[in-house]
Amino acid sequence: MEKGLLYPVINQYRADEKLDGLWNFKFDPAGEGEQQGWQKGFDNGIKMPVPASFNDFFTDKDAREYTGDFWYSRHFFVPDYFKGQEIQIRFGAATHRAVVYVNGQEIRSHEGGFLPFTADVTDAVKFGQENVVAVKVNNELHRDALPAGDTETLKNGKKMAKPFFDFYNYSGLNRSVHLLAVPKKGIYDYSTSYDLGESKATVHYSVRADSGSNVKASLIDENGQVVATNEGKSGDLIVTQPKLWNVRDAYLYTIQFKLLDQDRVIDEYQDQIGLRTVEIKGHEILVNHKSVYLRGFGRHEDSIYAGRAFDLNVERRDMNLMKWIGANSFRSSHYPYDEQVYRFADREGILVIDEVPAVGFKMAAASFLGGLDQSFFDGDWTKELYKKHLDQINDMIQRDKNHPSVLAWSLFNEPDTSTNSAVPYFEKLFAATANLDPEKRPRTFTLNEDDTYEKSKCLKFPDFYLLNRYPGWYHKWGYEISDGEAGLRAELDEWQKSDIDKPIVFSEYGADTEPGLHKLPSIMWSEEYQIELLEMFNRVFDSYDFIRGEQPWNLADFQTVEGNMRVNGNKKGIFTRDRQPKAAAFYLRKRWTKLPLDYKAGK
Ligand code: CKX
Repeated sequence: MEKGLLYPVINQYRADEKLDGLWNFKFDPAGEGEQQGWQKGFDNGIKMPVPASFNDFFTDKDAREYTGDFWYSRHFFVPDYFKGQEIQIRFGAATHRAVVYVNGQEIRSHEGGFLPFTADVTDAVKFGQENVVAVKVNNELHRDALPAGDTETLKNGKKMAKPFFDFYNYSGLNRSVHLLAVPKKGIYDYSTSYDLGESKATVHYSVRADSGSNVKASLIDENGQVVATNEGKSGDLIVTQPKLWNVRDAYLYTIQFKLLDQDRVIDEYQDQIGLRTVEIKGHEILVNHKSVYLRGFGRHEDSIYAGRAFDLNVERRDMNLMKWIGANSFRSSHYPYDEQVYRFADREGILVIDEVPAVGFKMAAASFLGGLDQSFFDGDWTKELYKKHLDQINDMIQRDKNHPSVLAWSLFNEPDTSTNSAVPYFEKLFAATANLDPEKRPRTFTLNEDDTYEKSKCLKFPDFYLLNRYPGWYHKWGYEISDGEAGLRAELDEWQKSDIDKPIVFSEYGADTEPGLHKLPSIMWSEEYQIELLEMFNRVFDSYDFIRGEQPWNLADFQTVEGNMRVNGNKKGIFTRDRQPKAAAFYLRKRWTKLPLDYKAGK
């Protein structure tokens, strides 16, 4: 488990300074960085913004498509008054693997481009002086890594990423870098879970720390009033007349822990939490024991210029668009998003299905929709892949477990589940992740077209089902859409006849749509066709009680690999890439603002 996953805070015991801004940047196609001494830092690189993906800043294609090692470096000052503290550099995300050096000394490496990691640089830094950090990043894709893909070498010697997924392989230091000074043996983790009674709520908490004899825990309401206290590294905080965290009606309490060594406070950590429960019962998705019908989107962290970088401005706009359209949820397709996204969702009362970057685990995806017979789960890469997959689920749950917005964990997107060799992989993974979350939130994964009720061999594993279905687009398209609807109904009839008593959420469906293209009668790619396709799906959703959520693909258009099915990206957005509405947005707004939160409750 990563130890530095707690979100950085500033208080009497903890300092946090962002190392964002312009770094020096170099490509290293020949793998000669160390030989050239780049680990000791360099000032003569291309000036590169952090956080950002490097790709779209470049005007030449070799640079934009670059695959392999590349380096970042910058100076940073460590003040004298940090002496005695543990000094850390925390990377929000380095896509996909990184080696960190400080003052020429190798500190650590990390794999996984969508989760944070912390380098303990205490013994490498000079206090009261300038220091230099260098990071070697690598953005190659492999079958034994997440997300899955290949890296091929072209005849001209250039490497090329071949993703088994369609989103562009945006790379770099995509999230903020923090310089932290924290107590040497302080708090490194905390967990909460909840019980709700008639007029009281119990917060079960536990704190993990490297030292200290006791913990003082307090819960503070939005007016700054302390509403509950307790002592001990674990225990209960009991709130009378609690204000619950509800969907689109969030209330946040501050939880504060003081770590004591005898009577002396040696560390403090504070965070915002919401009092609520989540659970699946029969066909119901329950929040605070009340039925919730999900409506929202699959999304991407994707925007113009900075690629996959976290941008608070884009996030503000996306949240406003989701609220305007009447959404109450989204899936972090296909990777854990920046931590600030979940803090935003906590504040706005939006539910999140949090997804690990286990995408492309399908041989057919290796030749996009091409179809190969081998199973993805019996390759010579499977053992290594499993290890990394489990590691990343661990870190995702560890990082995000205290967010009230997180409703469920999605452990894969569209894996191959129709072969026998998928079964042991799923069995082992579901068993190994059963107790990672103290709240025991539901675990799920998305099933794509090939993995129907009849064909999938892994239906017993998820607590509820996410279905990605594309009749009307990838098959039975255009004038044939009526057959697409009939096929969808036939599949859902099979689910209905089964003894499976779990909800289904439609987590992907949609039509690529060129904004501004109008046609009467509709044709594919027109704004009219996108609405017709959504109407078709909604008719179907309204006919089956066990469908408890709808999340069309995608909130916004996003960048993909180039290909003969894509005109500058995936255009299934309900909004354009610059976050303006297509006609479908107004249609969905009408539907979603009318649907009650507990639509289909009790059915
Ligand atoms: N589902 C046939 C995964 C998403 C893609 C989406 C699409 C596919 C469809 C699978 O990441 O963007 O092609 O629109």
